[in-house]
Amino acid sequence: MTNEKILKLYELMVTSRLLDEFCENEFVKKGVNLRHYHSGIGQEALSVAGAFVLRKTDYLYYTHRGVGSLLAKGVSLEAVMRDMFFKTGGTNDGSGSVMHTYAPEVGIVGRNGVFGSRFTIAAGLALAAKERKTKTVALCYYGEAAAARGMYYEALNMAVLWKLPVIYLAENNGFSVSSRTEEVYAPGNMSDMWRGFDIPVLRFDGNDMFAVAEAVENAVSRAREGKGPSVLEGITYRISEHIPFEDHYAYREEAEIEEWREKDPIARAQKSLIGMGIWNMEKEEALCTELKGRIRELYQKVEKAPVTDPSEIYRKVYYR
Ligand SMILES: Cc1ncc(C[n+]2csc(CCOP(=O)(O)OP(=O)(O)O)c2C)c(N)n1
Repeated sequence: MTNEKILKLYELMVTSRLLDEFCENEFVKKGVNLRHYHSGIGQEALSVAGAFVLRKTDYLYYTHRGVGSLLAKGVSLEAVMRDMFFKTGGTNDGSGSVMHTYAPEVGIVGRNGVFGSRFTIAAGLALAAKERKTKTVALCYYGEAAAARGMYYEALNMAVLWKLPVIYLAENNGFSVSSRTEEVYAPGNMSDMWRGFDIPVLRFDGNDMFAVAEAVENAVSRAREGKGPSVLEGITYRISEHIPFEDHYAYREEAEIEEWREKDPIARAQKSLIGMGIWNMEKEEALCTELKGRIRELYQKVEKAPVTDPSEIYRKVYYR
């Protein structure tokens, strides 16, 4: 990756973090319920770097957690914020938050809230790409919990059989709401569930943006060459609650969260960039000031936009 690209990737990670911090400080901490909000704090290396290495025409099936992959794929910050706050003028006209961002011009064909349904949809997108001979790939992010659903097996079976250009990328953040990952998979971890399939299955440090980019780039090249699917599992950690106002100390200790704060993907990336001589703290401060100002300004604009009339939602969703 060129230095220019590395810096862009870093900027997107910081943007995603600052938008999450804005939501937490302006809403969650003030007791305001931000509907459908799932903080992606601590997972930015995975959510951003994976989507970042794709081409605009590649398909992206994103997760409910964090907005990094949407930004990395080319959805504007303003559109993301309009969706996030259920306002008109974004990608779905206020009809479903960032849970349902729809931007086919950058390969985002929507998302639904039924866990596990993504695996077969992504396989379908990859099948379409293969049939059309476009060399397009489908990157399917998922929270590791969804992989316990049966649709994963159906999708992977067809993807392997037909050598579909699909990459299944798990954001393993340790939890499915309050259940620990190792408690819900028979082999004790998720990747070992797929060892029986004759495909690359790779676990890696999901808080290292370079490791994420490399793993996804390799899987994407393989898919473009017609060699079929890959399963990737990036290990990260969910710093915030599953959703706001949940008591996350009921199932974990503060010390564990603190341990993972030490492995913060943005702090690690920043250190690497400084070590490479392409970044410094003055630039960091300028970037954060600029982005915080932009988020605040955009929010003031977005806040004034109308919300969608509920009676219009059905028509908008089904007859767009
Ligand atoms: C079929 C189905 N069952 C349950 C849910 C409710 N649900 C929403 S998020 C979630 C846990 C998700 O865990 P994971 O996939 O690991 O993603 P994370 O939230 O940790 O990022 C569940 C069970 C759902 N959306 N769909």
